[in-house]
Amino acid sequence: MAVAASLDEKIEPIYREVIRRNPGEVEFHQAVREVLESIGPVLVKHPEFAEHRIIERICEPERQIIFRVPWEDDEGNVQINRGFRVEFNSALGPYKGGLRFHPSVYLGIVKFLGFEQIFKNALTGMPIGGAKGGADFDPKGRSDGETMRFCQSFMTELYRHLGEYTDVPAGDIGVGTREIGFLFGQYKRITNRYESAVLTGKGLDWGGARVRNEATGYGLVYFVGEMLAASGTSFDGRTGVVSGSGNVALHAIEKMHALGGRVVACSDSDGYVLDEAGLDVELLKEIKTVERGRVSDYADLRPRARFAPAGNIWHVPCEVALPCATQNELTGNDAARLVANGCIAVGEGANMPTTPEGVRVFLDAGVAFGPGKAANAGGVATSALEMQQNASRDSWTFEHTELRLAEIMRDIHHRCYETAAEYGKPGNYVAGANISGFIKVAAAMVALGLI
Ligand code: NDP
Ligand code: 2IT
Repeated sequence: MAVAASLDEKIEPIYREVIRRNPGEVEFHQAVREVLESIGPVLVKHPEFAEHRIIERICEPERQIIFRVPWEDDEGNVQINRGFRVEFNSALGPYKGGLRFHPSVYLGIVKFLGFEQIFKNALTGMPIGGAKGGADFDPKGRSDGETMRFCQSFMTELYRHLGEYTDVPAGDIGVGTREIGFLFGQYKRITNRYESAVLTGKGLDWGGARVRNEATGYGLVYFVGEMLAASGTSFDGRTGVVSGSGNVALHAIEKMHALGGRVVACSDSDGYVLDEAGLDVELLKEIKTVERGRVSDYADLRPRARFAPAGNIWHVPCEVALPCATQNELTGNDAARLVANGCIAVGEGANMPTTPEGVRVFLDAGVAFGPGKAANAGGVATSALEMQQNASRDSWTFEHTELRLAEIMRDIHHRCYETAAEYGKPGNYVAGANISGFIKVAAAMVALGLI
């Protein structure tokens, strides 16, 4: 099994202190460690960052909000959930990042996501700080009315912390256009302001921007396309496997097909579906977004497809693997299996889906590995384009916006690739993304003084 990378001796005590101050938040520790492993050489080139204690400051959120969310279900029972917003860093712009509604949400998850978001947002080149939020609410099996009442109660507390120049949430797991609609409606009602840019991922009829819905999945495939091009190849004729079947996964499948690849499997938390001829993405979209069904329904409707309940999707042979479900879904053993089966490129559509052991296996095997904070940044970048359109009361065409997205992903790839080479780690996009994102935020923090 691959060995964990070590930390620079100046950084090790900072990491130990992060663990001590944030007990039990294992996902947050993991996300911090992954960034800190990359930035030792940065301190050699930029001693001012250590002088200003930038690492210590960057690991401490600027503000953390935790609140009660009471609501009434369809049977008239009172339900209580816990809501979160971690406003992590605003050196580059207003806090920006999604909201996740999933029963597994607790402070450690929100903090890992918020921490990742700081560097991801920096990599986009857009003026946005980093944040994340959500609740331990489980939207599965809830009616529209229950979801609306939950969202209204959630916003009744959160609205006071938001604003187009302060903090701008969007979607994530369990939060799509429907939920953003309920949240925006309540914000508008409480504040008496049609402040479009206070949330992104809105519907096209009420302030939303074209391509935002597709952006994370499309952007992911553009990023992987750039990695493939850098190693002299392309998607053409290649087999893909995509985990998850939500917003990111569906659009990744769609774009990979458009670029000549063939995705044969996708999944949800019940198992995976395998369709060797290539998944019918229109049918999947119908099942998942219109019917709010499961991937097993796909196998019921397509005789050539097979559903593997509780199966491990990473055992399906492929050349391109795109984990698009959740954190730590791809382990060291899974990575070894993918490499043995001929996988040449991995793009993280989800946030931190690969365990540290998995990442090491891919890097050691020379697989082109695109870490989430670079590869899935197209979603938040297009959110920033939505804010731009809201500010100018403008609405761009699909074609124009998609060109901007492709350009942004090309720039992010270029930045990571060049930075990795500059720091003596050619081809290591993990190092490239961490170093380049960190330097941008750190330099801004130095310039803004001790705040
Ligand atoms: P969705 O809610 O649309 O879809 C989530 C998918 O992942 C579902 O298929 C879900 O299956 C599966 N999944 C979620 N949690 C688990 C779990 N614990 N175990 C197994 N499967 C799970 O979310 P998104 O597509 O928006 O998000 C997917 C990933 O992409 C997340 O990591 C998110 O942080 C990341 N991301 C999203 C962005 C966006 O713009 N939406 C931007 C950048 C990153 P099931 O229905 O069975 O739960
Ligand atoms: O993880 C992410 O980048 C998101 N969920 C999107 C955040 C956003 O503000 O669009």
